[in-house]
Amino acid sequence: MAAASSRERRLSLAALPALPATVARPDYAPGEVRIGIVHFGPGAFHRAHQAAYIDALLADHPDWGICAVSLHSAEVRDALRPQDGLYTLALLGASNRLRVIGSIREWLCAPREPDAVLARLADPAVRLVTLTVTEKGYALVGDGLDLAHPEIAHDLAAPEAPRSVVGYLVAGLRARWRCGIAPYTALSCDNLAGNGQRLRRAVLQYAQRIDAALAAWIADAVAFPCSMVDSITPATDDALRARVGDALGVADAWPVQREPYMQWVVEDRFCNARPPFERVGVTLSRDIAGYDRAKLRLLNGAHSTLAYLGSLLELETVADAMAEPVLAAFAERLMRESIAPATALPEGLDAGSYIGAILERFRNPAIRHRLAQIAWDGSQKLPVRLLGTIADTLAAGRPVERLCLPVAGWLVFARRQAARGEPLVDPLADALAAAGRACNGDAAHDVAGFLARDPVFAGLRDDVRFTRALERAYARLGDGSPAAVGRALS
Ligand code: CS2
Repeated sequence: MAAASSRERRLSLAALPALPATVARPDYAPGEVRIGIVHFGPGAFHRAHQAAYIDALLADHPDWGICAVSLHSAEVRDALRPQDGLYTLALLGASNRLRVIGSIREWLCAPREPDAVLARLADPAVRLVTLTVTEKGYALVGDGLDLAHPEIAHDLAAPEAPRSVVGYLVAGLRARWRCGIAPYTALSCDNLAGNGQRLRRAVLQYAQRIDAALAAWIADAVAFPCSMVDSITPATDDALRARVGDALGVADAWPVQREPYMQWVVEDRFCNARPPFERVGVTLSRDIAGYDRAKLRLLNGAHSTLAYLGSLLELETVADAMAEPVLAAFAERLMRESIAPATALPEGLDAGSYIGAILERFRNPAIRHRLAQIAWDGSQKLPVRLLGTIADTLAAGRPVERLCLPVAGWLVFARRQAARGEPLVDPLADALAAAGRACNGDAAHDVAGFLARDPVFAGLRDDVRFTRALERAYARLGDGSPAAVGRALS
């Protein structure tokens, strides 16, 4: 009972002084921090990664506080406002550490308080807008913006009352342009190759349809740096809430967890002031393309491989998948022998040690990273994670058999979910489920059904070297049972 009642007290500014000495807390006065960054998409990743970097510089640079904006649900805002915006970050590794983060000083939910969001975007003190809205949040199709996307179509018809992140970015820039306020830098921190360029293209395409002069100003005056982000961040679960509540002696409604490792490489191209990132371990570089390619193709490519093939093997977490010898060996061969040779790495990055470190991180027993979480949004993730490597391998005239196995694993996974009547979390879930239901077990028939319904394969669909290899990989996975998948992997 005593534990339960102490849990009812919440983490807050007032609770900070009484926290146990083992819990790190802000080394600045949160009340004195001013907002300099607006961030869209304050999910677990942002709160565990970027907000932690910013937290480390606020003592010396208190004008870089974050205003976090959720584009859909009010859940995080409602959980953290009563905690004065504070939450706990758990670093899980050989030893576990807890740290209270205070860098997010304002929480907004865009659909509920759009005016407050627009006011922040127009505020001259805001010089940087950052994004982690996931791959699908950009509403991209092929190389550009999906103008038929319901939110984009809505925003084009009512640009003063946007719903999409692109709509908000442009509405904020338009307000600044009209009042002669310097623009903010728009920094994408999502797992997309060339994320800044893609965001820029989408923003310009959208702005062009609203006002050509505004689009010309954005093209000229606004910087969209690329960035590469890396830190394994499993979703929050009740076990974490309980562990944090016990350690703090007060309840935290929404702590986050990650591995101790984190990396952020940012292209050094800003059109307004930027935080002194280099002081807190962010790498600033003129050319980050090699970094994002290496990370997306090796780490994320292997992650998605473990997610689909591991789910078919009825495994639950990445660490479980790495404990399955045939699957772990396959992921390692895939990285070393198929992905690395097709991927130009940045100077100074040694493929062998980079891959070794990734495998070690995947094995971290303190992290329960659910394969089901990584399996989400395959249609958005596979093009950047695996299909680009396949295209480059084909262009070099090399075989793609091994690279096609995880792609086939995704299709068999979609087929299995459809057969079980279990939903897929994916913007193309309906098309994938229809293709899954139409499967009859014949590889050529089933693969053709997926390829026809899924725009994801557009660039590869007509290459018979790819389609045949995918059919063979699909056939090897047989009925998708653990026994069949085990055989395909060995
Ligand atoms: C994962 C990533 O969920 C996923 O798809 O592959 O979130 C991965 O953990 C991060 O990119 C690691 O930096």
